[in-house]
Amino acid sequence: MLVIALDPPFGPSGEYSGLKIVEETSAYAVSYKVGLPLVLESGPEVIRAIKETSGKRVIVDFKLADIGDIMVRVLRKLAESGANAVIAHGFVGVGDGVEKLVEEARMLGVDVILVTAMSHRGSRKYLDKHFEELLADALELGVHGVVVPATRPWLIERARKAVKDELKIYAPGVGVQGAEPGSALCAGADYEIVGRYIVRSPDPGKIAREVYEAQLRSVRTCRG
Ligand code: BMP
Repeated sequence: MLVIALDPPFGPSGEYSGLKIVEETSAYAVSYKVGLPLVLESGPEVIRAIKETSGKRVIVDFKLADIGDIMVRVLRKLAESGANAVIAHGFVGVGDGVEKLVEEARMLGVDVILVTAMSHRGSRKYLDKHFEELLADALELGVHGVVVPATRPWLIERARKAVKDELKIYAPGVGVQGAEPGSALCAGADYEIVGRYIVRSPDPGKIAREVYEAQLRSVRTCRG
């Protein structure tokens, strides 16, 4: 249920290492998400280090948004580095675009997760207007999952109705961006992505456990 976004700095003043956070939180996380900030700081070797330290899956979130052939080249390097899943923008579209990434990822055994809406306010201006079409593309491509923001739970409800049990829904925006732990799960998400609320806290292990327990309580209440 809990995906921890390992975006530096770690600890209140950047005094922790990412791997210390992984050691302290791995009991509560189903997977870790790494993005450009950590990979640029620590190199792509960090992907395998997180996998080995935690025993969990690593989602690489570069929000790929290029022509298909270029995304494929990035994907191959990430697969070599141990990525279990990559996140790409659905808005790139099908036609020498995202379908090339999906085909190659299938051959490499890497999951693809497509962004269909984002958690910040600016998502309304362009992205949200194509939300249903982006979900339809994701379904047609048969990807592993979609990103739908926890900050707008009604989009998660719409997404769940549209994708039924065919795709996993990943919901960022819990904690610092305002959504409560468990709220996106109750709206229909499979996973909540939580970053700063855990990784910048003075005690990431304790906060991860609190988030995990809050998720369990919410799910028990709303799903019975
Ligand atoms: P935080 O919990 O610190 O707000 O981090 C959220 C994480 O989710 C970040 O890694 C960010 O890149 C990601 N994310 C997001 O916040 N909104 C989106 O719409 C899509 C994301 O991937």
